[in-house]
Amino acid sequence: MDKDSKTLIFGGSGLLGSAVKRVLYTKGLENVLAPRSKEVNLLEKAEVKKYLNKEKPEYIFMTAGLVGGIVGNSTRPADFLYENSMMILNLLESAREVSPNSKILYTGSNCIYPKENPQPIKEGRLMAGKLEDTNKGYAVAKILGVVGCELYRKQYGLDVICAMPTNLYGLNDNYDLENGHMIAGLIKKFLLAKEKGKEIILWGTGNPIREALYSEDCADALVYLMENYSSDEIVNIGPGFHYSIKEFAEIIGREIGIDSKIKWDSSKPDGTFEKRTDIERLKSIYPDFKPRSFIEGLRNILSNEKEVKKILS
Ligand code: GFB
Repeated sequence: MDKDSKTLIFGGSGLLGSAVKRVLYTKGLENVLAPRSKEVNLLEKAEVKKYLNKEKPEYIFMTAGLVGGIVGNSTRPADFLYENSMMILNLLESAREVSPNSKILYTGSNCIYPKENPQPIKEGRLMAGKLEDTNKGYAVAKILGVVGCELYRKQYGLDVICAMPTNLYGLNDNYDLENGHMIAGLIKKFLLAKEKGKEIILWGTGNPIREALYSEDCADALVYLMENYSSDEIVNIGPGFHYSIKEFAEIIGREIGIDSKIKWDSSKPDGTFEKRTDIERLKSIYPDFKPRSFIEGLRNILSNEKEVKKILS
């Protein structure tokens, strides 16, 4: 990618898409398009086709989607299935019709893997077993996206690659307590306890194991793959470390400086017990990939006044 490469980000206002935008700007790219859904609604194929026909971008980062944490996913499974399926199909079909030379990077999720896995989870676990119920709609849509990319590559020769990020957090996250992801939820709950004396109620048992990848580290890997990788083999992106939810809570509480007692709401689901992504394939492509520690990422967020204000608003 050089500084004039026309690069399109779908989902550029979200957690990951906005991080991709920052990484591209840091690399000096000047021709980056990031239309909002008002401008191009990915659920409407005619709009996607018209936009791609007009712009014919060299690169497309497909980070758009209906996303949410465990409760958002489990209460709106049909919406997650429908929207995420239609978005990637509309993009692939439009691209092959009017912009077949665009290189496309599609982001899936480690939710595509079965509920039970040998850990860490290798890419070969795709479709190797039953899915976790709490995010079945989202997972099936993302699996459809991955298979779609493979088939459009095979039949139409589109240069589409697929990356599977693990649980993400970072600046510009969704801090909605009901629908957001775990790290964003925990940060907000501890900040609310410190600033407004609220009780800290976390979900499930606290025993599940998760990873936490800082959005810009994920974006850095995506940009690297866009520049250096072309294959129908999907690539996991993870930080290479993990904690239990209880341990994440301890770290966040310590950093924020509050040690109130945590209540665990067992009416909320634990979800998959353990999700650790194997990143050997990524490291073989990008040996210098160096994701930051959780403490470092957390400190970036907590020291950003604008972000903290947004979290507390
Ligand atoms: O990120 P998360 O919502 O989803 O994390 P998944 C869920 C885990 O954190 C469960 C516990 O074990 C929850 O019980 N948890 C504890 C909390 N307190 C909270 C809280 O306040 N908020 C949230 N959200 N969780 C995600 C998918 O699954 O995996 C995403 O939902 C995405 O769409 C991601 O694909 C990779 O980790 O279970």
